[in-house]
Amino acid sequence: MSTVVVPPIIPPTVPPTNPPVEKLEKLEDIQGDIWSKGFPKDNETYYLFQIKHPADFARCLRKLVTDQPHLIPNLNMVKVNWAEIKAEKKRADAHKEQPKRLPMANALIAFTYKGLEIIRGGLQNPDDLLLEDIEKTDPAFSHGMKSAPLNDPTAGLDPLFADPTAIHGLLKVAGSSKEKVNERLKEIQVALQCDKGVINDVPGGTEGRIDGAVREGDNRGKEHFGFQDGISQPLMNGLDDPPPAPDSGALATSTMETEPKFLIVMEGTRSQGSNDIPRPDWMHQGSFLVFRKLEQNVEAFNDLTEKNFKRYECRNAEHMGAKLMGRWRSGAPITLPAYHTADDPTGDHCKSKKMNNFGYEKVDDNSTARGCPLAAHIRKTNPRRTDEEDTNASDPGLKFTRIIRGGIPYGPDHTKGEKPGVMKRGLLFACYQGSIEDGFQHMQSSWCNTDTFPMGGSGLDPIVGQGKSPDDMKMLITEGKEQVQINPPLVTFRGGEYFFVPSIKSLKGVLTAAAPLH
Ligand code: N7H
Repeated sequence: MSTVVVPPIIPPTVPPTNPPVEKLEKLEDIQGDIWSKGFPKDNETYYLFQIKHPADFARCLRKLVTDQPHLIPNLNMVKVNWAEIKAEKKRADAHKEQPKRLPMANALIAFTYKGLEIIRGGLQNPDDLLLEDIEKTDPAFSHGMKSAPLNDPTAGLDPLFADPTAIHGLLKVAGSSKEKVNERLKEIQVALQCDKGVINDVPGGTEGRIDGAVREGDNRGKEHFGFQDGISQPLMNGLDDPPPAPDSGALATSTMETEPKFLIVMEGTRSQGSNDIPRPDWMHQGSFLVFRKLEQNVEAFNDLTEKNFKRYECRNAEHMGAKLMGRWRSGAPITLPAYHTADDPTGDHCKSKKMNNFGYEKVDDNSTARGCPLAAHIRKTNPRRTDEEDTNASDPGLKFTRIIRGGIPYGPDHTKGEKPGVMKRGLLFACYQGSIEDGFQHMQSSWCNTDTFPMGGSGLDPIVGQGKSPDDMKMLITEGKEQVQINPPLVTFRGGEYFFVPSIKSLKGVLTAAAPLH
């Protein structure tokens, strides 16, 4: 009798599915820069202002957002800008031409806590702002950046940040040229009666402004150390295209799809440590903006990598730089097996969103010549996954610490042989999040500035970490070797502040319901 061999039943492989991500709604209420794409920009200015006459300011602002909505656009309007740029690229491709730069400008308005206190003074019903609640729900915002546990230096700051109580509001104006930015800023200043003293520039000798510009030619999209920036951003359902499939050979994938509530204040959202008090309704569809002027020392970066790469078993200075960052200059992540041993790959695919669809191997990925150090800038700021072996696998921030970055370089390009320390350059860093404690502050303070994250001895983030003393500024780059000492620092804080970006609805409503004229 023959026996029938029943083949074992192999369950079909079901691709892992992420839980459904909530859809972002009311785009018409959200200010237009709060998006992975942000405002289209070649130039940008950060204009810091003081409110001198709160009731007049409220009236002017209400008129501006009601009668000239394009001056402070919402997300739907900025989506149209991006669609126009895409159409122009398509047209130019078809004609084998360079796409034209379409003239455009956009602006966002945001306030410090001090600014909200001043605004309250001009309202018909000041209690509507519920500022005392915000002190409890968002203490980092209400106390300001200067009080935050960030190890920020207090000397050498840009004079605009000398007195944080002097900063009430910010206009972030971006556009296709410096002229377009200047024009749009002027238009808004006139509407807010800057010329009649309703608002004033924050003192500091630069008309309240800090200007940035995208670098030109082959450096477009790169920051001053020469790395492609703007590859990894959280994506929101209802706003962004779904992420592309991962490249073959990718490790555990991390699609970066993010619950909107981590980036935007929504009904029912709470920040950690808020004692479960809800935010006032008027804050819904708003977001917190962190601004930091960060000076980069390109000379120090080049010196560090050129003088030390051999000692740390890197193939060349480029390779050591890639280990500090976690990506090659082209943007290719060094953790992907294809890029462990090859030198910096080039090509447009390096800039593509596919280059963001990856996770990290186990903690031993920190090892020797291959892999990505645990303290590399992009791994510290987004660990993507942690293993049970990580001492900090239970850090709740792994779930909610997400930021949308929207920075721009400032200052001239570095030239070889220039006199060290004379020309100043860096990044005007800006990021949006649904809570400062849970977003930027957790990232900077508990991750970048902490040797024990994700494991004891990982070291500090070599790009933006700040220790209590200069000796703390070191990271493990190669297993079995001492940590690399980073001195002088590669990046130095020159000032910054925490802001809140209200919804368009609140700009037309609660925030501008001015007391009647006498
Ligand atoms: Fe960083 N850089 O150009 O060297 N950053 N950053 N950053 N950063 C990133 O992945 C840089 C700063 C983040 O999801 C890249 O898009 C510089 C601060 C986060 O994988 C490069 C400065 C904070 C990510 C740089 C600076 C962050 C990220 C790779 C200051 C928050 C995404 C490009 C002068 C505390 C990580 C990319 C991810 C990426 C640079 C500042 C956070 C090249 C020069 C202050 C979350």
